[in-house]
Amino acid sequence: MRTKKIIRAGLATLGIAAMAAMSGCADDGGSAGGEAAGSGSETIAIGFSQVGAESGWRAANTKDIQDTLTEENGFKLSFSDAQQKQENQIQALRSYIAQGVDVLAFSPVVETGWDAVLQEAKNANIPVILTDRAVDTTDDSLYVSFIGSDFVDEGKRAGDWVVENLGDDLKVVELQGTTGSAPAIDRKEGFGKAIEGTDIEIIDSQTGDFTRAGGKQVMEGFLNSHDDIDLVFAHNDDMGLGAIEAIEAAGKKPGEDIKIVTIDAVKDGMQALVDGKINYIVECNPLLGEDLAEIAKKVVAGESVEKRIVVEDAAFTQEEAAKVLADRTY
Ligand code: GZL
Ligand code: ZN
Repeated sequence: MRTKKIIRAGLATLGIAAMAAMSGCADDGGSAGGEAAGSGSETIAIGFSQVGAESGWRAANTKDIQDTLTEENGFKLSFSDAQQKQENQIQALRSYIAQGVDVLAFSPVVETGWDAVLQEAKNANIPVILTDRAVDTTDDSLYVSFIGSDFVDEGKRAGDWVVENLGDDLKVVELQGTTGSAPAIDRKEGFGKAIEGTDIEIIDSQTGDFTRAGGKQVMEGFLNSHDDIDLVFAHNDDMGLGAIEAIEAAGKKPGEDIKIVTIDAVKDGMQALVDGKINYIVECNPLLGEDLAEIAKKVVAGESVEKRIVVEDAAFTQEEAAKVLADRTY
C-alpha cells in the first residue's frame, strides 16, 4: 500500500509542478499556450484500447483508468471502446501507433491473434502494457508488463468454497465468459481443479459473453433442459444477475433452490449477495489505473518494470458483504 501512497503523492507533486511551470510561463509573458518549460515533455501520450462496456466490472475499470491517466497526472490519454470486437482493438492500436504515442495499453478481449499488431508496435519502438486480460503470444518481449488478477486462482477459490460449503455431490451449470478470453479460460480451469475428485458435475456450460442479457438467455436454456440444477457458477456478476432473473421467472428462489457463485464483486453483485440471491462472490479488482500509471512512467523513464503484476482479490460471503457494501467504491 505504501508504494501506492508514494506514487499518488509523486503524481500529485508532478501535477503541481506542471501547473506552476505552465502558470510561470504565462506570468512572465512567455509564449503563452506554447511548450511550457519541462512539463510539456513530461506529458506521456498513452493510447488505451478497452474491451467494451459489457459489464459493471468494465465500467468500473474504465472509470478508474480515465480518472487516473489525467493531464494533471502527466498523461494525454487517447481511449477507445472496442464493443468486444478484436478487429476494433487492433484498428485502435494501429491508429495510436500511427499517431506516435509514447505508450500503448490495452485489455485484450481474447488471448490470441495479437502477434502482428504487437510486432508493429515493437517496430515503432512503442512499449505495450497489458491490463486486466493476458495474451497468449509466442514472444513475450512483445509487451513490457501485464497487470491483472490471477483468474485461475479466482475460479479455484470459487470452487473451493462450493466444496467446503455446499457439499461435494452437486449438479452445476456454468455461465462462461467471452469465448477465448483469458478470464473465461482460466476461471473454468480453476473451478475444474477445485472440484476434481468430488461428485460435483458440470452438467452444462455455455458462454453468456460476460453480459447480464447473455447470462439470462443461457440460464433460460439451462432451466428448460435440466430440472436438477443445484448451482450456477457464473464467470462474472453480470451473468449471475441475468441468471437470477431467469430463475425467478421460472418460479424458483435464486440463492436457495438454486445456489449461485460468481466472480467480480461489483456493487450490483454484492447487493444480490446481501439480498441472499447469490451465495458467494470472489472479487476481481478493477482498479488498475494506478499500477498502469506507475508502469507507464517507469517505462518512459527507461526504468525496468515488473513483467507481471498480480492484483490482489478478496472474496465475500453474504455476511461479509453486508459489512462492506456501503464502503465499496465500485
Ligand atoms: C476480468 C475481466 C472480466 C470481468 C467481467 O478481469 O476481464 O471482463 O470479470 C468483464 O465482468 O466483462
Ligand atoms: Zn491462456
